[in-house]
Amino acid sequence: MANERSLILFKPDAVQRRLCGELLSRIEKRGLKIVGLKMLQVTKELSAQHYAEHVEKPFYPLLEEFITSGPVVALVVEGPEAISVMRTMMGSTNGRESALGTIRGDFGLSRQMNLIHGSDGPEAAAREIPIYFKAEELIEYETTLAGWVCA
Ligand code: YYY
Ligand code: MG
Repeated sequence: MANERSLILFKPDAVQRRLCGELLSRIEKRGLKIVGLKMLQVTKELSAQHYAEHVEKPFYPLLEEFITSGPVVALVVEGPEAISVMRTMMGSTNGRESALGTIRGDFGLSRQMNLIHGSDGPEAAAREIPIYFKAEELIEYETTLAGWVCA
């Protein structure tokens, strides 16, 4: 069971819809540990860096417009298999196809405005985390809860 870190964004729609507390609460209650947290405005340059794999795709101009349209909340979460645990909690890309109980399935119907980003694998996490966080912004600490929720 790999202890992993994942880069999570609460996208501009989550901030505008005042859903950040709800999303953070779900992550905390699941047992994942927050090791980095900040609010920032994504620039066009940052968007292109983050979504490098999508820059040439037809939907990218609208994705860029959306992700730069207002502030986001960026987090690094840590825990056993945190990357796939978060992907499952998020639901599939298109809110209309996401299962009930998932973040995208419970709060939206859009494929573009789907509230949350999560790294899709270990290589993506290793690439994305330093885009948003300096090493010194990630906090190492122990929680006594870990033994109760992660065993
Ligand atoms: O990882 P995930 O966010 O679930 O989807 P990706 O395929 O990586 O696409 C990134 C982002 O782009 C997605 O969250 C919404 C948007 N998007 C879109 O607007 N239209 C598409 N056809 C595919 C993706
Ligand atoms: Mg993706």
